[in-house]
Amino acid sequence: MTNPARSGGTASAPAARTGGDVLVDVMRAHGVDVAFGVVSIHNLPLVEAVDRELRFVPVRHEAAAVNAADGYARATGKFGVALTSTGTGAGNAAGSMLEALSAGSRVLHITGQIDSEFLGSGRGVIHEVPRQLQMLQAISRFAATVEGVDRARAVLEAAIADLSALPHAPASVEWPIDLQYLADPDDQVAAAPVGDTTPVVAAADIEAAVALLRRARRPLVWAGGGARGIGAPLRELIEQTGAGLLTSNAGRGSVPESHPLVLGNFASNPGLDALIADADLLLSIGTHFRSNETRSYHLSLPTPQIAVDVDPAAIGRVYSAEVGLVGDAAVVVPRLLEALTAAGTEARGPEDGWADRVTEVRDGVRRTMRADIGAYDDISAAIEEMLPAGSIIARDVTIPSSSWGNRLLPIDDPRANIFPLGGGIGQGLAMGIGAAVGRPDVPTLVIAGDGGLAVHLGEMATLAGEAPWCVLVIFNDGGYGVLRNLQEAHSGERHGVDLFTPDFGALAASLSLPFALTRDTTEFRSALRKAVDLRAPMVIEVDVTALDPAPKPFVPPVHVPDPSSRS
Ligand SMILES: Cc1ncc(C[n+]2csc(CCOP(=O)(O)OP(=O)(O)O)c2C)c(N)n1
Ligand SMILES: [Mg+2]
Repeated sequence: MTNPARSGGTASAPAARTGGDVLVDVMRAHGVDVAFGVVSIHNLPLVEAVDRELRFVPVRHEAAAVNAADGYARATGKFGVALTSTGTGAGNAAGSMLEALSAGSRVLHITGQIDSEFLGSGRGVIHEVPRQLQMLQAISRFAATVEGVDRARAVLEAAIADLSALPHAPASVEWPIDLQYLADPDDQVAAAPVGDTTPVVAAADIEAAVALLRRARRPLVWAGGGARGIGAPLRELIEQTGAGLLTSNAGRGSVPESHPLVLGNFASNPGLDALIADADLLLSIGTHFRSNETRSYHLSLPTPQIAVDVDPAAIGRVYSAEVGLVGDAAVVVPRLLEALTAAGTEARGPEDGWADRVTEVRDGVRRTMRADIGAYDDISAAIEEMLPAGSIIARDVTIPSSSWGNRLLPIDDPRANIFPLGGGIGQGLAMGIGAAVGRPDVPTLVIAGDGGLAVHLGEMATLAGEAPWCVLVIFNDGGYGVLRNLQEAHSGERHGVDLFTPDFGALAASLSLPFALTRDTTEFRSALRKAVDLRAPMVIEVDVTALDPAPKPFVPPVHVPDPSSRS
């Protein structure tokens, strides 16, 4: 996909091939057709070649470049590329790289570096920072410097091999600017071959797990982000064992949430306590059991437990497991199924009524949640009804996500589920833009609060300029609502939570973005209908203060120590 409209070369002299063309060749070889970034004197050859040959999306902040690459990766199943400048640019990328690191997302972050002759000299070359590589090591699993004109391809391929190894993780490469200009795509040393390092599960462990599964009469499965790639075998496993499926936020959609056995991202909801207490086995797959999903690790979970994870350190890290299956869940789960099937009719299977009870509890917790969220119930229903199947739902950290968006809005495909797992605000819009650029076949809906959106307001200009099929819904309550609720619940005071908020209609108009201000669900429905039909960006503001019925104040279960407990 060449981009003649943006080609910078003159008609007579085609631009000389540089390290940018090495990057383009590598991206093409992996089917990646876009990079996100901010241009700089220290990455010009990379940006120029990608823009000429593929697509370069000029976001307005390096953190957004990483978020967009991350959203692209999650929505497409490929890796995403972010290009940043040396020093401040690479530093700006750090917060979003930490999100990619927490979520295990395949981001290839390429940053410039000063001329190789001055590396490490501390002379104060423009953009020079001490210890850039150490910073990259802190925010990535793999970090390396391109150290010679003929080394670029090998370093990029090593980074890609590392970010693709299970569990997935982001990688960073720093590339001195002289070597970017001088790298010759036709004279690169071959990339070192990389063997598959994924652990292979032991047959004895499969047998031990199957013995436990066959004894279970009231089983539950907990699927985390590591279960995203299993597909149909996970659905078959829960159907065959009659297990209810709990998911973490990251594991949503590993079996479509419309399935009657999917309890979903409700494990810490008190409505599930009795069911969990009565269960007699838990099979966990690729999960961290994060604090915010387990009542800070105090949630009681069934025993015995079987834990599947590609990372041996994850087995028993939070909840002890009788059997640990170390391997790729996409291989382990089909093997479990096979062994269960081979065991045949001797297996007792689930107790009569267990699967029905799972479905009743599933419906019950959803009903209770709907009753607590006032007019959001209808907004959530409108989104569910009006978005075509498979639409991507990118959520910033805001009350509408934390309360209902992360649980009630149904996710039927893991690629549709985009949320910053590390909990950092301000990342949703750029993640949504990246997803929408990578998946033009479906609309992307971004759920953002007024506070989170303000972190990277500049990305509204990226949205307008790139014009992907992306609907930005801003839930405006004039501040950091969730912190306001926490303060009111704990002290009755307000500090640092009420914000001066832009006129979003005027802002959208200044960017020529279609806009609708909605105060009730009828207005919201007609705005969303228009937005989906547009196949282009649109901004919808929801005036949260006008919602009727008002939702119950959402107060997250944050542990605040009681001062009287001081010893
Ligand atoms: C990077 C980062 N800084 C600060 C926070 C703390 N924080 C969590 S939610 C939140 C408020 C977000 O406000 P808004 O987007 O308007 O959503 P609302 O809570 O009002 O629904 C803040 C400041 C955070 N999670 N991440
Ligand atoms: Mg707000």
